[in-house]
Amino acid sequence: MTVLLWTSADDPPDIWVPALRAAMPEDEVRVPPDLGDRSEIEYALVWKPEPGLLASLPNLKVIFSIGAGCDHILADPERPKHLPIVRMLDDNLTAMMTEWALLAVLYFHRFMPEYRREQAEAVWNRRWPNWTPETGIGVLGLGAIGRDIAAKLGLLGFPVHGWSRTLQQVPGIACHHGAEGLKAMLPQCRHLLCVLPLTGETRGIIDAGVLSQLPAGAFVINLGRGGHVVDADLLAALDCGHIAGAFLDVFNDEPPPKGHPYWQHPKVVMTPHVAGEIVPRSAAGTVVANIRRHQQGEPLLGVLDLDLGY
Ligand code: OXD
Repeated sequence: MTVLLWTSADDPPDIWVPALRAAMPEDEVRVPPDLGDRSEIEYALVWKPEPGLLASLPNLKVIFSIGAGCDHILADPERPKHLPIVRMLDDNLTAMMTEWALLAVLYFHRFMPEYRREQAEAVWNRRWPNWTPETGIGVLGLGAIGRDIAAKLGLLGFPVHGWSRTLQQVPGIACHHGAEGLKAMLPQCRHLLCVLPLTGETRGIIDAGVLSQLPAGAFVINLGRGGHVVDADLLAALDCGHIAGAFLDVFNDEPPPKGHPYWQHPKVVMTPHVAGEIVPRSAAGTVVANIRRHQQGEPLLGVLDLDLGY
């Protein structure tokens, strides 16, 4: 019998646990605090695990992330460092992230902030449209999610640029890489989207320097991690008018403290880290299939490269 630990600071156990039990009916799914004999637990599926919990499982073999990002696992200083960590590779997650990215781009592109404001004042004011073929979009991060977003924005007719740490070739997308590539890309982007993993290299990447290289009136859209943005720099760029709006799903503190300027900022749209949900109806099967691969001695899919951080 296989024993899987499931724990999440943010996800509903009443949806997850039945889905996992249905996907591995011969096995056992345990949820804290009912861990039973900890030495029986070989696999763990986690989101923001309590620090020290993973280290307390002596026979743990693999840590699966309930998320494309694994920073919430790496944040546990006691995490057993020899164990593989597996990112969530789930088509449904990718599709949801892309929906949210398109929503954010189109919201600004089609003047929704202005029309919402004017509706509240009963003002009928038709604006001349932005020209899609001349509205460049930059996607920071060209993993599975970034590529999907870029491809679908391309289908809508936007000229799409993608940026990654090392050179990537993605058909239909102008690909840039490294510091020089970023410099070349930014002036061409009316919308800058971030779907990077959070690593030592990408933390704070959206800072005053990057924002100042975007054209005046550009928009910032973040569905990566809050740590990619230097909040004070973004707020300053919004307040001086250089950046026209920000659509943010992720924050340095989640939730941001009550008095945080983002909450009331007229140019900021916030959502509570919901761009991509990992829904058990698709993800439970993905995880169990990966457990079976491991048990049969096949390589796990989606193992985190600890040196790169993604
Ligand atoms: C993720 C997330 O990492 O939703 O998948 O933030």
